[in-house]
Amino acid sequence: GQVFRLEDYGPSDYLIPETDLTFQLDSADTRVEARLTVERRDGVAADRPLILDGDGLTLESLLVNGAPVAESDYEATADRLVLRSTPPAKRFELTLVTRTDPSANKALMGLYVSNGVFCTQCEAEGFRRITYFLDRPDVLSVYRVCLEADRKTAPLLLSNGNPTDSGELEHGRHFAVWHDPHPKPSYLFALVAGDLGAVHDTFTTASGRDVTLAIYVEHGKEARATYAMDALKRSMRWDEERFGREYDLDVFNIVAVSDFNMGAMENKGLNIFNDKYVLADPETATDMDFANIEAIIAHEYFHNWTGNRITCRDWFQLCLKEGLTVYRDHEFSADQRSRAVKRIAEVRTLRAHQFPEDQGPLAHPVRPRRYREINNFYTATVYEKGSEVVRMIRTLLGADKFRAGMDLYFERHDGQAVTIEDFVRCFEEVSGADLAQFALWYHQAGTPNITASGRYNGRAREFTLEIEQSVPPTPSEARKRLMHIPLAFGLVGSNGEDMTFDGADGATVEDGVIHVRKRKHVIRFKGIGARPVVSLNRGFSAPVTLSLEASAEDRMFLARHDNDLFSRWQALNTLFTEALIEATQRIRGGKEAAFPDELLAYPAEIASDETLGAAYRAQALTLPAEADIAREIGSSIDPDAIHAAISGLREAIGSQCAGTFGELHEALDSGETFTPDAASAGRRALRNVLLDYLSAGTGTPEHATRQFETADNMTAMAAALAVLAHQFPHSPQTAQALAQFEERYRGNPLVLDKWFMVQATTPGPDAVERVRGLMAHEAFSLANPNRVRALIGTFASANQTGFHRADGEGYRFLAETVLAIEKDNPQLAARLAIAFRSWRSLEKKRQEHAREALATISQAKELSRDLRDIVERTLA
Ligand code: HT7
Ligand code: ZN
Repeated sequence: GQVFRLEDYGPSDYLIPETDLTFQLDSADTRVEARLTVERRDGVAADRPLILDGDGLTLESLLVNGAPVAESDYEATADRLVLRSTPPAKRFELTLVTRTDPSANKALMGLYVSNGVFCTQCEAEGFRRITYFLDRPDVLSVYRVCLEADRKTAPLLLSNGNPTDSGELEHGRHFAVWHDPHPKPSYLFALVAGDLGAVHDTFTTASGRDVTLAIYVEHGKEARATYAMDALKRSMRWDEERFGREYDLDVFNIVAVSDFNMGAMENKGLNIFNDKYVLADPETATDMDFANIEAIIAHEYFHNWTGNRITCRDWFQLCLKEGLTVYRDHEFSADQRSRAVKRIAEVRTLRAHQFPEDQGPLAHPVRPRRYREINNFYTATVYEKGSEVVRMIRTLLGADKFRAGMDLYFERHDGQAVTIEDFVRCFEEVSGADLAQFALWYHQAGTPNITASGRYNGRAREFTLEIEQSVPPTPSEARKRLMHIPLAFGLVGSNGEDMTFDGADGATVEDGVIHVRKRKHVIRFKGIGARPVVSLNRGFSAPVTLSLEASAEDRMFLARHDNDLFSRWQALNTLFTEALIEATQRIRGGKEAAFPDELLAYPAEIASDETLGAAYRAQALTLPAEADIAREIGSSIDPDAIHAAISGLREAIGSQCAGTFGELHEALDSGETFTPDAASAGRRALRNVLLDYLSAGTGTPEHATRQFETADNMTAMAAALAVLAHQFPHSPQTAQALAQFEERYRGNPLVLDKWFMVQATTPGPDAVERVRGLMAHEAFSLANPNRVRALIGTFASANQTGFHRADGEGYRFLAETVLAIEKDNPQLAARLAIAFRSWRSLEKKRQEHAREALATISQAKELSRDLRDIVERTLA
């Protein structure tokens, strides 16, 4: 397949300053008339052909300046329209008519129908499935859109910008006209037409402009959209206060649809959402759902400035909008909730998704240089590592200069399509800093490793810290350059406070940050009166793997006393991880797992430490996941041994701390009415972690059954169901709870997804058969991405013992299912296939089974570009 290369970028010969679209909407046969004002760029000869992108289109008619074009003067195929020569005038008008069948569009890209509602998804290259166009992000156009549809089935007609006209047509049809004054790339175009309910509100911007807000959902679900509306208004205010960014249209609309390939889409003035990230109430949504809704509503809204007003020059620059917008939504959530808890959750996500990507065959830089299919680059690296890079710029510059750099970026590039270099230059200019070495974070793939060790010399009153960096090779980047890594740190004294020092040499040490730039630094801190315990990479200031030589006593000391809450969590997490790795090795060697006494006793201490918030305590008590331990072990992985080690530790802590945990679990059941705020959610999270331990400690389903039966909110109920299904899969109580849940939520697909997920993640070799069986359930459908992700996606990505079943059946099942999905929805299939990416880290037999399953996919006939790209890179 064709490879797109960053170095081949060149501006287009033609621009399209104005786009006028008329849609005659019909679910089986929609007519699209596009009137494009085309402009030849200065210096481009008139005999340069105009080449427009298409994807699966049929051209019905073509006019240039209102006149038909001779057949010999153009060529129209499904994927492009070539106008061999254009009129001599610099500007001319092109009128194109195409037809599409939205109800047959199962790829969910371009114009499609979801639950009877017409909607669009144009990022990255979906607009070319609607009409021929210069479908690239650096071609910005002002859109006027006229929608015509049947009034009864589609009373609501929405597009980008502001509404300008509407009225009746013949045969029960009607129309609406929308005008978006802000020039935008085609990937931000959207329309929605259907019959939906709504919640309405208003927002007055800082400068006093009134904005009409609406969130559209299926009739009857309006009450479940009020939390999303609240999150939207909080996001709008926050962006004004933190970044000085105001909204810029008269209306802001959000529409929730039930068939959607990703989380949501930031189309200008008309965000389209996966309904999973809009709909919530206490009975049907967990605290995690509420937090996700808040974050994704904010994320899409923040794109209005970082993505829409300033967009990407080309798709290699995707992190320019995505990494930056993730950083902004992380900061928003940190301000709305507990900053430390949010940071811990971010780091868990980064390690769970981005680290394996960066350490495997699909590794790529935050700003890639090559792609075969852009849809496969909406990755954890572009999004999450991209956000970490922005966070590091803030660490390097400090809050004020970071804000000045952002202000300059908004002022200088408003209305433009720009690059990462343009972005970084703004920060260099406001600070005078040279960010050339730092910019490698954008250009070089791979997770840097840091090793560190400290020595104290009492006589010289010196503490010496040796730090070394290395970046492992990644596909097509064997040799790596040295990175600029900002490590926040503290030298913690015996009283738990940070020690001061008289100076340091061997590296730049400023404002609590060590700037690692060389392969090795030997840093001497002077004037240190007693041995400190070093706390390194505080707040996870750099996305690296760190092996810091330290005794278990020192780690426990930091877990108890570090003044950085993230690092306290990290110290304990490292102790758990080290103990679990050792236990895994013992189990593989045929021995019993054994754990240090202090590690079994400390959880009771931290669980009842009221100086810490409940949400934080819940995070501290949550053991590393099986995938975390697998990643740390790194090679010849046996998921069954890891599972046994974690179960053993959970059980040991659960029985050792049973008294404290039992009392606390009881006390946290306060009977308060549900509110989704962070403090109440924290109490529920802590209660659920305790339930997990208590059940493991007692070895009986009693606690979980009681919590399930008395739960008055979904957070408590889903957690109890998970404990039952995962710890007691064969008990009658579990069968009964599953049946009750299914019965109660039969008519609510988003809630039934939780039921699918809990069963898909039930550990053990019979998971494959269970998942196969559930595919026949009446509520399951391979055509709906949420259903597929809930059942197949969670099985493959979050059920280590099930998916990696020793006989390879999990891999064969995934290969066969991916091929079935691929026929309709290649994007979804490609995302599922990513579950194979760490196959080379497995023990030999599993590796062989995984390779065979991957080969089955790659040998299939007529593979989509999406799936072929993932499978070939995974096998390479
Ligand atoms: N910018 C949006 C990306 C997106 C997308 C990409 C490919 C295919 C379907 C898609 N739906 C949404 C989402 C975001 O990051 O905000
Ligand atoms: Zn985004």
